[in-house]
Amino acid sequence: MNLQFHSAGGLLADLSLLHIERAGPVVHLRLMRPAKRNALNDELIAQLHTAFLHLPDSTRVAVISGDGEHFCAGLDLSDLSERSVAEGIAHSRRWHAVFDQIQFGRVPVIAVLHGAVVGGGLELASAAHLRVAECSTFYALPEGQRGIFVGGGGSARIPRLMGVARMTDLMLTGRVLDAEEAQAAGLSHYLVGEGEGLARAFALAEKVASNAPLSNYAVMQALPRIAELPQAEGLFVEALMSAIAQGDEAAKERVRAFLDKRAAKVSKL
Ligand code: 1HE
Repeated sequence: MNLQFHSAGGLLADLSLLHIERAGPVVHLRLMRPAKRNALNDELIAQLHTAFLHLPDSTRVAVISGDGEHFCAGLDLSDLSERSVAEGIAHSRRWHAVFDQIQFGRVPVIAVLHGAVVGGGLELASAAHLRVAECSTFYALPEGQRGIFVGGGGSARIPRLMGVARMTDLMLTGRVLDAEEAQAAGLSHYLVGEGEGLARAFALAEKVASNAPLSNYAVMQALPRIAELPQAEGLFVEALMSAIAQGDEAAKERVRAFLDKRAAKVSKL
């Protein structure tokens, strides 16, 4: 892999709680609050929003990771203290806007997980399209212990990954899943050795970036919506999306390349 990263520059370089680098079509965003275990305070949430709204035009894939010993310890609990009900709703809706921007933005996002992926950290990870977990990763939803509830989209996204029953267990009992248990439960796509997460994510990013952009767009935007539709409606939307993708010049060229034996075959390796 030959990705040469350099600072993203411009507006993205001014975000003090994120370290953002780019290499060709790949942008790497690193959460930079290691002393607070990358806990998400209002400022970091706002900076994530700015970053995902202003990814360079050339970006085809984003990778997100956390600096230090942990991916993310969730909500910064020191921000929580004296919020009114109305402020609490507004706060949760801000997180929804940011994590929706990640899930339904312009490019697929790969999260690299290690150490704690807890509370809002798991909500952030679950907004990504792919999750690569290092073997140190552990997952928990300690909201019950803190007297609160998920507010960053967790109740919508996490059951879609692991099921309502497993999420109920995490929330009621404070159960902590290790990396292997979570992989079996569907929280991560790839389980790798310690320190290997970024390399795997960049290798995956290169594959994702080499797809036709409209195919990736359909996977990000159409697939999750179709999955929520009754089957008959879903199949109709699928037919439309499929025809739109096929009609694109990129699809025609890629199919021609395969038929001319210029494109790679599907291979087990
Ligand atoms: C924090 C936070 C935080 C660490 N908010 N300050 N999230 C939680 O309930 C998880 C709380 N955190 C932990 O259980 C542990 O910190 C960890 C397991 C993540 C890491 O443990 P460790 O031993 O490596 O670090 P530490 O010594 O506990 O923490 C280092 C510092 O980070 C310390 O501050 P310091 O000033 O004493 O050095 C901690 O107080 C601080 N810190 N985590 C604030 N979360 C939209 S709704 C979402 C709802 C939720 O996310 S609820 C879950 C919240």
